[in-house]
Amino acid sequence: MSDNARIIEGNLSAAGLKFAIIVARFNSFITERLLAGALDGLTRTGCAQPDIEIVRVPGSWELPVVARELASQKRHDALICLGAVIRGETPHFDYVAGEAAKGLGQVASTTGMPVAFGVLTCNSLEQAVDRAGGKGGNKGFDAAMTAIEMASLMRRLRGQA
Ligand code: INI
Repeated sequence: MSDNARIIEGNLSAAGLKFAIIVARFNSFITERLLAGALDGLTRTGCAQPDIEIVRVPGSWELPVVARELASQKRHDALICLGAVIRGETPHFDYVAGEAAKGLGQVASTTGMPVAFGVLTCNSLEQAVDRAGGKGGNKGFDAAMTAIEMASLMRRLRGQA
């Protein structure tokens, strides 16, 4: 790394930042664990409870439209989107998971609002449990960390911090 380079990066302090967590009710056994992980991540890094909004949607398919609406309102520093898409016997999985990923990516890239992708795409319930507080960690917590870093980075890039 150069000694002279100017490094611009975010930090993991959530104090003073505002977040929305959009969480799918489908597979709520998993998504509620992801939500608990995300809330743990935000509060442990200094985010005040009143600065966290939780918005529930029916399933992961519905995440992008709500993310776009919230992004357009510009009331948050970052959005954390949580869902669990678990493969079944039909191609339904591919449509729901694909649309959630594509849609959320488009919201981030077209609005400039950081969107953390905390949507599990798993082949089995066991894989999902592992990633929602089991041996694979908690992807809701991880998504919160990404959201905090990106929110902090965007504030810096915009000259607001
Ligand atoms: N939604 C999920 O979040 N995960 C799934 O695994 C899932 N499957 O398998 O069907 C799922 N479907 C519902 C979908 O997100 C929409 O809510 C529904 O199609 C109505 O628009």
